[in-house]
Amino acid sequence: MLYHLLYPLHEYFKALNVFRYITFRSIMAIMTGFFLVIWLGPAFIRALQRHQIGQVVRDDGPASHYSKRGVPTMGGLLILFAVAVSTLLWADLTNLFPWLLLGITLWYGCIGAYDDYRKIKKRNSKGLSARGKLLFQVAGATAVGLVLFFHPGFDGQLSVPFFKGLRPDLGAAYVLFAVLVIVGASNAVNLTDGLDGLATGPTVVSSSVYLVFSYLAGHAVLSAYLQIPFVQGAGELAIFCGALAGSSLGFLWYNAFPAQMFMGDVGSLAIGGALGAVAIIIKQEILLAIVGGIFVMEALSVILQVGYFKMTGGRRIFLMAPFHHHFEKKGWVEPKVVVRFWIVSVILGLTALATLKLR
Ligand code: 57M
Repeated sequence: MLYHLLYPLHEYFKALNVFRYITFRSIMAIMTGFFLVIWLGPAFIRALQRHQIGQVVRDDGPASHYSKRGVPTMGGLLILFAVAVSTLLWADLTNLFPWLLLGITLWYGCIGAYDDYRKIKKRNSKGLSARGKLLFQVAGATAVGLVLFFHPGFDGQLSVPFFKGLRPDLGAAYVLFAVLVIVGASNAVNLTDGLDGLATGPTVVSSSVYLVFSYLAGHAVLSAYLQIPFVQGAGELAIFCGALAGSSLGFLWYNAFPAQMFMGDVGSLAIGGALGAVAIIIKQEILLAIVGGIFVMEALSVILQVGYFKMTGGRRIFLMAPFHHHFEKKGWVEPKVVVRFWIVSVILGLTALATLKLR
């Protein structure tokens, strides 16, 4: 909005020319998201407490989690509010992509919010059924896939990190692939969000890396130089990614151990869906497995554990899945598990950036 209001005035005030630049607006989006969450955080936590929006903790988990009963949850609402305000303030709103991203993020947020609310307010309710949740997730992701499919310049080819010449063409099946990536990412972030700051840290890293990739994908000269797919208009997604990175960083302030609030499904499902959708739109889909390697590892640990558990009639690969519980059970204290996962996430983010030059 500020872009539309202020940039045209650059003819009278030269300094306003700066609003043209995606780099400047991305930095402003980071700052806006960050300070909004920092500023509103305390009042938001008090409001959650007043409305008794507190975490329900399962009895079968690590004992260290019992003390987390009643910690305010659904903090994801604050993240989503800050992401939306920041994106609307700084992005070019004539561009389809920020709207598409906000649309899928808020849709997934609604699914998560409904689930959270039922779990908290309806005693003994497990929230939305897994099937119901999946159905709504698939519907949202299919809508994104179809919008892209009918968008001029649709490209059904995949980009394979480290092999820039290899671009398998999925054609119309790309829509199915998009659904798989978006729904998979959403659920992977949701599974990761089980320790203070565990999902928030890698979210900051992943959205920052995708900020860089979005900027490059939308830049005709740089994308050609780096041999990555050029996606007309994708630069504006750098602003969305900046808003997500800044808002998540602000949220981490309150979500760091010992957490003053959790994001809830409203946050985790939405963030995962957003990262999946950015990866799809800027055609760096497979790269998400590297950028969001922590999320992938956590989801894989659950798939392997549950599969093995069923096949063997009750035997386990890990002490407990998702993977972070395994380390807790081994006796690592929570902040140690979290900070070590962050370290891995930063290294994975740098590896993803290195793919720009390695081919
Ligand atoms: C939700 N939710 C957290 C919070 C957060 C298939 C199965 C493996 C699924 C999995 C599952 O349900 N995962 C998704 C994970 C929960 O946090 C809430 O949920 C939101 C995210 N969706 O924002 O609102 C708990 O996580 C802790 N937490 C923090 N700090 C945070 O910043 O400490 C969350 C955020 C919170 C809090 O304790 O209550 C969760 O873990 O429930 N299921 C599991 O993860 C279960 N695993 C399991 O049963 N494994 C089995 C295999 C055979 C299936 C095994 O390995 O033996 C464990 N979950 C829990 N306890 N809580 C089991 C034990």
